[in-house]
Amino acid sequence: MEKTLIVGDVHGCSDELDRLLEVAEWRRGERRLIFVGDLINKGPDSFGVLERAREYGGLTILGNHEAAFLRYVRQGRFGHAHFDELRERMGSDLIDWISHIQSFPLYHEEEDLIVVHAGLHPTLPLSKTPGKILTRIRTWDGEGRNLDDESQPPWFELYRRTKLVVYGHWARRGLTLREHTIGLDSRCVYGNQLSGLLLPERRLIQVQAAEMYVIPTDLPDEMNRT
Ligand SMILES: [Mn+2]
Repeated sequence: MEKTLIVGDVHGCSDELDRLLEVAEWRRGERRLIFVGDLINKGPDSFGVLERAREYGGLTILGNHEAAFLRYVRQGRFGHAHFDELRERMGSDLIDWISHIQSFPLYHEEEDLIVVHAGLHPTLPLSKTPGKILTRIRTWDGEGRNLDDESQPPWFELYRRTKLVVYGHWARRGLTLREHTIGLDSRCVYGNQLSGLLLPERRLIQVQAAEMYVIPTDLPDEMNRT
């Protein structure tokens, strides 16, 4: 496998992203950079994270928060404070940024690796799986009606293949290390850690958030949803 650094959900935490890349000793040209998505929203510097990911030539997988931002712009539903600020930062480059974000794939698959924002459908091939599932699934109820029902099994318990899947999205559950699936959302924006994974060595890199940018609440249904 090509030398790679995969970065978990950054959610606007640009300082932590800078430190993660330092700790990982990431250098452009030496190691590929992939983001699991959710670069934006909630945290202090969404625009800075988008700029860095683009400038560094990173591949970003589409997260539900990027999908929400595209809907927000397309539908002109302004009034979301965080998205309003991000749109203002893009200024006259808005169209260019939108087409850039629209180019984010729903998944990346190669011989021994899949990267996806949320997870996989238990039976459908990736190319046939609706974007809503790839960007939002946490649990599987047999039908895909409710993708986040704690009485149902996590999608990764139904995953039967051996190809490594790296994903994010499930902040409530936090870092989730299994043999064939690795969940990298370790709640940075809530004051926990930003995580990265070095492949093929499977070495985990974590940096502590400088602040609790969003106060975690006891409303888990609201916590990681747009
Ligand atoms: Mn997400």
